[in-house]
Amino acid sequence: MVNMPLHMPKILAALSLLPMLSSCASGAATPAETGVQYLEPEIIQVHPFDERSFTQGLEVDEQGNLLVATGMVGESRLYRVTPEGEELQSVDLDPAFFGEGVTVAGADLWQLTWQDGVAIRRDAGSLAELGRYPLSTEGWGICSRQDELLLSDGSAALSRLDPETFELREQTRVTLEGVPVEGLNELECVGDEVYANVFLSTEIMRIDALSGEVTAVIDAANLPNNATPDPNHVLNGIAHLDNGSFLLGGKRWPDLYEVRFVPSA
Ligand SMILES: [Ca+2]
Repeated sequence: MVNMPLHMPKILAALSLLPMLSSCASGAATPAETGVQYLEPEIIQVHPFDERSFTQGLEVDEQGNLLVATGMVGESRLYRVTPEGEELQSVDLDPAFFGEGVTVAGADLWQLTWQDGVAIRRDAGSLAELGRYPLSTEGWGICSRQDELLLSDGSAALSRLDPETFELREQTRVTLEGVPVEGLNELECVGDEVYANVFLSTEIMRIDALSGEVTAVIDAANLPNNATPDPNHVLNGIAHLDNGSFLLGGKRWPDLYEVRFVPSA
């Protein structure tokens, strides 16, 4: 397994976050002044999860089952599984590709590859491949909202794409108190907000989907990471449920946490 060399660019991207994070900690503006909320997950329930999954994309379908997209060259796949852990469907990605995020948009499902320059369109029901579309950035996370797809590439940008043609319309920069937030990874669209976990951190940003401004910082450091020790086995995966709660997981995590977000203690 060659995890570390493959992930060096992502690690370097995350290291660039450190000055920003430290400046935030000593910044002049307080949460009360900026309106940014500081939240943490409160665990409602713990579900079993396949600890072999190098989770890169997580979403809940209309039936309440999970869609999980996994990474690593030669072992990337997409599968559907019940909340109890019964696997219903699975399709392997082309073995040359490193799989990333996934989202359903109407009858389509979009699956990203990391650095392969390709997004895959699938039938959201059968998961059968319908076509491949060029991807001009790296592919990290993706989510669907209204008439657009939002895509992250590890930077502070969210690309806004046409959900029919996959063409790039524009990019929105995500900022926290005016400072770009690099390392945006797995995404989840919920109404006019988008949630993004930040690569190699335990933080999730709640972002105004139109302006790109962060409206809440959620620190998920209180979730037990029970994956085998490895720097790559970080929090990655956020999906919302119809009841307003969220599912959070990670790469090779054996647990999936159903949570609600509450003010930090
Ligand atoms: Ca998601």
